[in-house]
Amino acid sequence: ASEDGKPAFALPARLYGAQRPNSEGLDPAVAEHRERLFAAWRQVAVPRVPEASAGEASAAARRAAEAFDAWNHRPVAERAAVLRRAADAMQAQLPPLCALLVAEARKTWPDAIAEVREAIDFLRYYATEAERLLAPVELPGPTGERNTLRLHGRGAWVCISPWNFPLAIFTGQVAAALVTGNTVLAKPAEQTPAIAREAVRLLHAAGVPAEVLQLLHGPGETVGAALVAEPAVAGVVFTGSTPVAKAIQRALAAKDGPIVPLIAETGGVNAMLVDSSALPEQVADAVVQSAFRSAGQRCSALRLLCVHESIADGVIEMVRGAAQALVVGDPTDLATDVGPLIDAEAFDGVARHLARLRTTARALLPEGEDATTHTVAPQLFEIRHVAEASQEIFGPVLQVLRWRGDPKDVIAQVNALGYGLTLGLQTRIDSRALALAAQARAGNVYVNRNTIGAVVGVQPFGGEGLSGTGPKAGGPHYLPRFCAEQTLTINTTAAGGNVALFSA
Ligand code: UN1
Repeated sequence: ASEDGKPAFALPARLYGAQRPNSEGLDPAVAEHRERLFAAWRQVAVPRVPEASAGEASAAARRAAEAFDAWNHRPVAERAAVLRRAADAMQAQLPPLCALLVAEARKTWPDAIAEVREAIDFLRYYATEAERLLAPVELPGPTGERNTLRLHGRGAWVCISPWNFPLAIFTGQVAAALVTGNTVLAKPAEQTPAIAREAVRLLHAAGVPAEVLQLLHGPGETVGAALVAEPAVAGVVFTGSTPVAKAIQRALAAKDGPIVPLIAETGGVNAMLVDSSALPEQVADAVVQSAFRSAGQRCSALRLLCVHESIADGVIEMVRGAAQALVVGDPTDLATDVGPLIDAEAFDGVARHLARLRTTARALLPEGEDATTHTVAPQLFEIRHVAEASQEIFGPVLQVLRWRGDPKDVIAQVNALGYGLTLGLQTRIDSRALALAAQARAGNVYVNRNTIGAVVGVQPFGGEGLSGTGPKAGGPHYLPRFCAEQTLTINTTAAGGNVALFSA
């Protein structure tokens, strides 16, 4: 944001210009939605968020630990209701939240809208899941005993979230921790604190006490590290790079005191295997969505396309054509398909990979980097071995290779890369899809479709190996990892018979 609080980006002249003069001819509901988005955009400014010091991080951790008991002892239905109120507020605030995502995170409008919806989905899904999971379960046992299992919060959690889904992943982590009874120290990505602060405001307004959810903005190396090192921290949930996840794990292990769990969702070198029975048009569409949408800045994005040699020429030609038809540039323009990378550092990282690939691989699309706007036009490189694609390139850069022989060998080589996040399979042989999916070390396998955009509650998302610890966000096993469990065994024959438990 600029010093005077004006929008960090120029107003999107083209949105109001000849290209899209007004909403004439649109479905009235669409036109109204569009006008609300644009009205929000005209007013958006990215506010500054003050950075926390290491001392403030410590004080916040102590407050969070003190606030734990009261929050944890509230009925789960109350905490779920708070999440649902926040979801409703987010729904009502969709246009300004989208505008802020476009301005701060440089998302395209379609990506921004999808992200706000995903954040709302997380709030509602975890509210429902928590009510189911935190209800005490009576376990069958011997006569004369009553056994009950119940889940509750663990304490103060540190939630460290990334800039590529600065609202959805931020909200998902925080909601999961809060609804299970934990207090939260939320450390958003350094690049995107303003949208995180909006989420925190909505949660506070919905009924989360200030000391139960505290936002600590600042660099990972100082604020993040200080939070992780705090003795009072009961758990850490992190989405980001694999090296940072390992650094957090080491820091947690080095602390005195209790064993602190880490939930990490990290990177991926995600492949799609295309056999000779696949439909080339379907493949090209799925590839372009998976590799280039969000400018490839998703951990789920496709990085390596493995096409059977018999159809490779046709598929590659279609992907090249489709990639070149994408509109690259200003994220504020509704027509843009591929917006910029988040910042100069991200751009430089991708540029270094491109320089390497231009000497080691065959470039199949023209160069198209702009160091001023940080945009990168979709890039396609032909490589010869799966192992050449061993590094995650966080941008719109796809590597393609031709295979022959047994598809199981290709999957084995992809497994050997050590990641395990998403995998695409394109085949019309059902039995092959099932066998390869079973062989694959991949958290999310998508058959005959794109490999991004996992839907909360429908496609639980997350990986294994270098891609993270699990459990899957948006799935039924996520919330239990934020919980401590208590098994309560009562001798009902002693002291005069049955004891009524949890009857209140
Ligand atoms: C990430 O990019 O950090 O399925 C994870 C998807 C998203 C990925 C989010 N849920 O594309």
